[in-house]
Amino acid sequence: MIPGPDAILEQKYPFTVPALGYATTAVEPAVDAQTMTIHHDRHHAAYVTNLNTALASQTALHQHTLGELLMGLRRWPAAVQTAIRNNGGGHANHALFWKLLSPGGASAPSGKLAEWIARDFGSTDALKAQLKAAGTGQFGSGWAWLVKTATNRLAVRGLPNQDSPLLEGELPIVGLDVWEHAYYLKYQNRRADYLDALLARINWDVAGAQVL
Ligand code: MN3
Repeated sequence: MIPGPDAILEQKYPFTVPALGYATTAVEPAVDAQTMTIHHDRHHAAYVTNLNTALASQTALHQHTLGELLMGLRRWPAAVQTAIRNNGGGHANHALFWKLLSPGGASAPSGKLAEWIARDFGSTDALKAQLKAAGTGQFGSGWAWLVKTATNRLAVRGLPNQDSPLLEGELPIVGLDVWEHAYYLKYQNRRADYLDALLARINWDVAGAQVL
């Protein structure tokens, strides 16, 4: 059972890493088990640890959800904005990423998401091409995103580091991690091949639940 799409955004301090929910071998060969283990158990866990450390003394922020912390970033004390942006973003982004790679589920968009993709991109293949271009074109570390904009359109974004689309009031629907830690053990410099493999593994039920 996959928890609701926004469940992670409802978390409050102290934050916890969600279980992967499937075997580390389950996404092979697209993502190898060693990468999956290191990525989830160390990289994602580090974002959560660092977020908790940064917010430990910020008791006024403990009442706010992860989603609120990201969407309202400029409202918080300057001393913790960078930590929330980087580590809060890292937590939210990876939690969605693991769900998008969940084995099973629809292999193509359906329902409202399919309608919106047809409206805004023409076809799922055209969307995938734009996501791949955003991922390969992202200089250094970052993510390629399919987002729902404030005006209920779909758009592809390339964002640096762990910047969440939520920082700009856009809802993440699909996120593709193009940090080297996500693919280097298996793909080395072949980021485009990694993106092809990811795009073929997207659980479109998870993505579709984001636009309901
Ligand atoms: Mn990552």
